[in-house]
Amino acid sequence: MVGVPFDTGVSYRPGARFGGNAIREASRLLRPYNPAQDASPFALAQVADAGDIAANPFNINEAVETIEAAADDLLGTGARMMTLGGDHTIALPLLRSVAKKHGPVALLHFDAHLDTWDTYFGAEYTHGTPFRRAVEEGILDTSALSHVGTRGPLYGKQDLTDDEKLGFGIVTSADVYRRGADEVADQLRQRIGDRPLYISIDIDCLDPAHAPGTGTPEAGGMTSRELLEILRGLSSCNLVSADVVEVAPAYDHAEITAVAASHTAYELTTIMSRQIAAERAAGAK
Ligand SMILES: [Mn+2]
Repeated sequence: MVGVPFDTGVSYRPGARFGGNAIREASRLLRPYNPAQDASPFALAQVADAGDIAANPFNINEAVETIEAAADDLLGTGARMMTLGGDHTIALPLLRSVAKKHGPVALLHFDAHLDTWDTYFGAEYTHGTPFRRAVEEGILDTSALSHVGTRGPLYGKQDLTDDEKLGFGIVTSADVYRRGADEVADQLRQRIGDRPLYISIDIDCLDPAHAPGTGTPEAGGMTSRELLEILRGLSSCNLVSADVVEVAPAYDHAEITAVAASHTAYELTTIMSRQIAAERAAGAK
């Protein structure tokens, strides 16, 4: 686990730099056994909090480089990386680092938004653009890219056309509601196969009722139950790294968002711990 207290890439409400610590605080209520995945994640693998990556809050380009280098160091130890954001800008340097280790990775992107826009005010590195940059850089496996939970107004229909050209499939928030978590997880699992997988979770994929403490909330989102169930349905996937971003505690109430984020990170950690244990049992590194 590593925190990235960086939110200079936000377009609306700031404050996600404090998200990592809010998730840590809310995680105090998590218990060691996860019945939904029949696993004790902290017994199956050594799980450590590696602290925070100190990223320059005044210079986005430098911060992106710092985050990539710090991720290289962590992945170089042989660890899997579970990152607590920070705004969504950080996904780009994290993906760069993961791709150096695994090659282009499949991506499941849970978010209200596409985050494949080109630029904001001419800026290339923002929280609304990381996945376009990642496709351009060839660090994603474009045969297995999906957004989950998208909804809300766009700048134009072209946004969807551009996104499709980049290779993304879309499971909207309404699709999740209509088809249910199990069917959605089945479909995603088939698309991903055994590719190395990165899961990036913008907490605004959840409805503001379940995650008010975030930078760009949109009505009509998934419930935390739906998100957790979809993740549990992906437990057999080869999850090599993940992030949970955009928790902005200044807009939170009663830790609603931080609790949802901590449980989300717990499911992701459980998936990784089970795989680490399975690899160890199989005699793999
Ligand atoms: Mn996002």
